[in-house]
Amino acid sequence: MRNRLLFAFVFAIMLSTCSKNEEEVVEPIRDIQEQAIADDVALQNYLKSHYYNYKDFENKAYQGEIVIDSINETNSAQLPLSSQVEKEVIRVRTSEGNFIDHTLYYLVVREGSGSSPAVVDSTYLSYQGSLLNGVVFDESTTPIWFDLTSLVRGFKEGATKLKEGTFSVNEDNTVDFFNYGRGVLFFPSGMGYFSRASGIIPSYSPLIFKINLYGVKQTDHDGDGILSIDEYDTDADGIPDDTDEDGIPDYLDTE
Ligand SMILES: [Ca+2]
Ligand SMILES: [Ca+2]
Ligand SMILES: [Ca+2]
Repeated sequence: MRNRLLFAFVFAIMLSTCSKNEEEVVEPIRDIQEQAIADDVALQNYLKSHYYNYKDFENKAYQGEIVIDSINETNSAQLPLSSQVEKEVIRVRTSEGNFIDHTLYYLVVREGSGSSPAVVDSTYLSYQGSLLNGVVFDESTTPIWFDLTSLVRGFKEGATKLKEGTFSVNEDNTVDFFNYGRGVLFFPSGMGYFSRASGIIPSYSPLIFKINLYGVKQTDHDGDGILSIDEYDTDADGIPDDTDEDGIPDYLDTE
């Protein structure tokens, strides 16, 4: 009996310690509007203080990497990214149904030559994702197929700014790509993971993605003969439409 009491007592202490620690660690979820503004300031500061190797790309045959570096006293003549990016304001719907403007910045290094993907299409691409402090959190140097619907909002919207390339198949069945789209996306955490930490990505991280877009395939996810883009988000609120409200969005709903 005494042992059981002791056990209960220890257990009670463990419980109270746990909940105390959780209280210390968990911060209330930040306001999405305020975070969008803070992230935009951080992104603008980054774009003003960094440049990419645009001189390399003046040579049309340049196949090397897009390299971003900070501007300092020794290279102060470099044009900052802020003078070379384009931007688009994207409305992000919150769980309360409000719309908060978020600014996506994108750098088109090479536009590409074929079709642009829609936000629902499949894309064959290589990429590198990093934080504003330069930490690379994910990359694939060899191209892989991605269904854009499975990716964060900033990535899927940004990918539509590029075009696919052309390709030829060699005798050994390897494939060479030409004139494919190359660019960099810069977007706020509200178009990324927002309050969720993901792997080595801390909560509230603006994200940077370098992309090489080799191929695009239009999708009809539910195979009903209507392209996914024509039934994905016809009211343009950024949320997949679900006309019959059964929890399955129209583009996946075979009914
Ligand atoms: Ca369909
Ligand atoms: Ca919608
Ligand atoms: Ca449905």
